[in-house]
Amino acid sequence: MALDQDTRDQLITTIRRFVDERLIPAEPVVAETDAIPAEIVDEMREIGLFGLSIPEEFGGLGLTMEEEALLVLELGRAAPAFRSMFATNVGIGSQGIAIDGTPEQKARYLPRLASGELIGSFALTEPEVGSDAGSVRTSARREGDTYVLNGTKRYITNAPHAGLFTVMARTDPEAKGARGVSAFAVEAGTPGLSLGKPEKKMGQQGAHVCDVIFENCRIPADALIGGAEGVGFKTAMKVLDKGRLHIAAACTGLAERITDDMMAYAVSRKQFGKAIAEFQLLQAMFADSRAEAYAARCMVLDAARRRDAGRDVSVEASCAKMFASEMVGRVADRNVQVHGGAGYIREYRAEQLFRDARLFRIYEGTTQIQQTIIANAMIDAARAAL
Ligand code: COS
Repeated sequence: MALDQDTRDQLITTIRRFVDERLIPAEPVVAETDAIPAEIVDEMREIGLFGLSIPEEFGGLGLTMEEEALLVLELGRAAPAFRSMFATNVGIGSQGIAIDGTPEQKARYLPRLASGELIGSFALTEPEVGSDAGSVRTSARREGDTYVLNGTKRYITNAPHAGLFTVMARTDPEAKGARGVSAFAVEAGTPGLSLGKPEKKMGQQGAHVCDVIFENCRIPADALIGGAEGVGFKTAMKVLDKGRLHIAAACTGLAERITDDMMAYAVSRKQFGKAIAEFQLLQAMFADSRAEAYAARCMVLDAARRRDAGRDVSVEASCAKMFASEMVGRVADRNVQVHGGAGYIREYRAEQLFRDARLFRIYEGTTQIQQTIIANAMIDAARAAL
């Protein structure tokens, strides 16, 4: 159920204040220590950020996609590592269960995911399986009333903190491609599940990724999400459709923030006896950044409303993710340029946000995968119209 206008506005105001007063000022310490201060994580829990998308009956805020997008547009203004802390619970780490889980799975996990007591992670990518997600090699062999998992998952966001993994594994070794894949809810601490060392990354310090390794990891048969084998890839794709919209909103929020930083610098920095904002070559960069971020905002909200109306938004989600992630990369690059030498110096945020933004074009499907999804749908539609 959609929130009434007042509640929605209040929530946006609360989050805007939280971002401006708590998150943005903490960016340097997060970048330096590679950790989000525990008190900020507690405040995120109190505001309900871990449960934005989880239905109210399970303790979440049960937001519509449009409402979620409006809040993520605000949250996206802070360095992306903050959003990463709760975003797997809002998106890829909870939605497999929220969308396709059995009533028992929902009751068991969603309340703790919504409160932030449990961190959820999404384990799809493997050392040999990235964009070709239908080819997962991690196996899940049925033995009596258990499954035995073997394989390695790679670059799993929030894995070092996770209490629960949504794991895509092959239950049917005969079935080639996506049809042999099933999804499982696997609890951290299960014997046979271990973690690799957290990776050192280009940016987004404070957000952590590592390998998740399964060696004869035995899980109960009722960990099979939805209780059905062979539909795990479809579950993953449905989760990613929503996740890509969320990422597009985050990119747009960040682009708006970076544009504000760019303008604040450009009106205060003087060269040739006047503010650099007065130079037309820079003005083109301001205007392009504003217009592109506005276009992304319109795309995100339109796609979100279509999803709320029950439409299939796979193509729109890919369009929004592709456009917004490429767009924030351009905006972050211009911001470095407008800052000149200062743009390359750690003390200013321009270089950090430039590095942080780079990931958006890669995870939850690269730009090239979004292009493939969009183009394939266009070809299918054109053939059907013949
Ligand atoms: N929603 C529901 N079902 C979907 C779907 C979606 N968005 N997309 C595909 N499916 C279904 C298809 O309908 C098909 O079903 P049938 O077998 O019943 O016909 C099945 O899933 C397989 O689809 P398809 O043949 O398109 O799969 P491909 O192996 O060609 O893969 C891509 C398609 C490349 C788009 C997919 O593998 C992908 O998104 N890769 C990127 C993965 C990714 O984002 N990784 C990031 C890691 S997660 S942070």
